[in-house]
Amino acid sequence: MHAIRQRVEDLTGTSFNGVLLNLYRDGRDSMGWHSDDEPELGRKPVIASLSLGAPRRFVFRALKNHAHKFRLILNHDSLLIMSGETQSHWQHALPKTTKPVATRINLTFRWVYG
Ligand SMILES: O=C(O)CCC(=O)C(=O)O
Ligand SMILES: [Mn+2]
Repeated sequence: MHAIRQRVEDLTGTSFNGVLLNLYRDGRDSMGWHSDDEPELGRKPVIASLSLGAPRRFVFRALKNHAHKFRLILNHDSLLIMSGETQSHWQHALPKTTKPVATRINLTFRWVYG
């Protein structure tokens, strides 16, 4: 985990002191709409999200207009950076899929203020 964090810090030029690990066993596992806006992350958090394993669809929607969406596929070994105003203006989700998909692990690195 230390080696992965170091690599992510080198790529983003940002320091991280916390990580969440999400395991999606198959297409029935998902994550609902939310923003990473917990107070301990600060106002404009940099969140680096590393995907490992099965590709999955990831969706953003604007907080003020839920019809305003965009989607992307998070492939194996991809790194999604969410920064600036992303969490204050957008929500994100990882929907279920009925397609047969293998296991995916997601690591989201954050800076958590004590
Ligand atoms: O699994 C993902 O790509 C998203 C995870 C996520 O949004 C989170 O842990 O806050
Ligand atoms: Mn999130």
